Amino acid sequence: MEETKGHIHPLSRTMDEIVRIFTELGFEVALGPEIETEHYNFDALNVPKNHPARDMQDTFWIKGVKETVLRTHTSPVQIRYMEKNNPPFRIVVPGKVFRYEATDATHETQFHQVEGLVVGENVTMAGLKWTLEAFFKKLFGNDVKIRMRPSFFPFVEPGVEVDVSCFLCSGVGCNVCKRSGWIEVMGGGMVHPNVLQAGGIDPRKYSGLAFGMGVDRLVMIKYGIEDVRLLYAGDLRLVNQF
Ligand code: 2NM
Repeated sequence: MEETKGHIHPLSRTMDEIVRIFTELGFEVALGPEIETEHYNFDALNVPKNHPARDMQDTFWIKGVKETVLRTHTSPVQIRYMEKNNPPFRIVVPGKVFRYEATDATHETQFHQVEGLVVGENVTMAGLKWTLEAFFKKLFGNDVKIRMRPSFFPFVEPGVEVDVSCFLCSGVGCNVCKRSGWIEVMGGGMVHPNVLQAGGIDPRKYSGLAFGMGVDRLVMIKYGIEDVRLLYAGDLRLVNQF
């Protein structure tokens, strides 16, 4: 009977598809712990001691265990990987991350990211643009365009935010892209020398490009799901649609 069939959750499907595309582009998959130390989650990533992200309001600190957090991004896995591997390499890191904030239709305390890291002797911003263009064409089709805007993240310099041409209205203008024709989907940049150093890699010899995306919002846009909490409610009426 149709009703008894299993369904893959739309988040899992999208995570799997993103990882598959990056493996086609020559990336290895790296995984790591969801409970992290302050060192791997913040210090090694060049996040200053007084940065608001470290605040009790933004981060789940583990009670009674000093300097221990639920990871707020998957980037600590990149530091762990750099410590154990010599360049050149390309990795993607899919996983669950946690932020301590009030939940509403667009915020959950738990969500999913895929981040990527490429380190080698001649890794450049042009490599970042090429990689992301190749990725989004495989995800959304050959007609998709991307653009990068200057932005700031402590772990990269320069940093960018990445927009894709709206795949719902093809750039004509709709509610999702707020009539701009573009949707912000990712952040990225050239890995900060302090971050390479923290991973045991010589920033005078090597450079790195990195990027990261929140997968939940992508799933919501793709499937027209208006409340992120539906992705975690365990209601089969949602899952059975996929
Ligand atoms: C982002 C934006 C910019 C990032 C940096 C790194 C690391 F660890 F290699 F330095 N991984 N991911 C990064 C950079 C992630 O997400 C919005």
